Amino acid sequence: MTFTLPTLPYAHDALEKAIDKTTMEIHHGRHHKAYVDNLNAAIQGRSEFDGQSIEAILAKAATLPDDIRQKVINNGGGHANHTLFWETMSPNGGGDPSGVLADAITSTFGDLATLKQKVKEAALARFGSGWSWVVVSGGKLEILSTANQDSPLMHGKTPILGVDVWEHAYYLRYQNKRADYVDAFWHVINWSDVAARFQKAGH
Ligand code: MN3
Repeated sequence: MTFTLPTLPYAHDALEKAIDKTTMEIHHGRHHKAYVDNLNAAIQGRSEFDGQSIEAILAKAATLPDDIRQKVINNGGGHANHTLFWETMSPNGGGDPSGVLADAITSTFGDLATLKQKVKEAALARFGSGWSWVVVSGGKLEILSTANQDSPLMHGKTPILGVDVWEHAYYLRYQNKRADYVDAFWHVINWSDVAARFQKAGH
């Protein structure tokens, strides 16, 4: 099985409300590409991965062969995490969610502002590199963060929204101001994609 770098669903400069063009070019074309290339190298010649999605592979990360487990976690996680990241942003993003996702946010967190605050707190509490996530776990919404490229899928949780808080995601425009980057992220959030992921995850 060979994984491929997905095409960005918008132009590199389409998310300027939150993320600059150069960051998008480097982040997608170099960082994400490297994860895909290194994942393919790690599983080359191993037919047990044929036909398996990266999500399915990450869900059983704990049982992968010792010699490739960490490479698959790092690079397969990198591939899955970034694919979600691109798809859950849009130049027409922002605003508020609707429908059952909005209802779930209200019942779980009280309101959208509280969800955003908790995503930000998880982002700022992550020392070094990682992600802040909204996940579905046991049918419920949760907020958590992971280190490096670890995926919530490794812990049986389904990510529906993620903010990449590696410095490569924001440093050119925001330097050390991670909080400002997280605040700006909400201007490009693609709530309809997040809602579709929420429906698919089951709740
Ligand atoms: Mn990244």
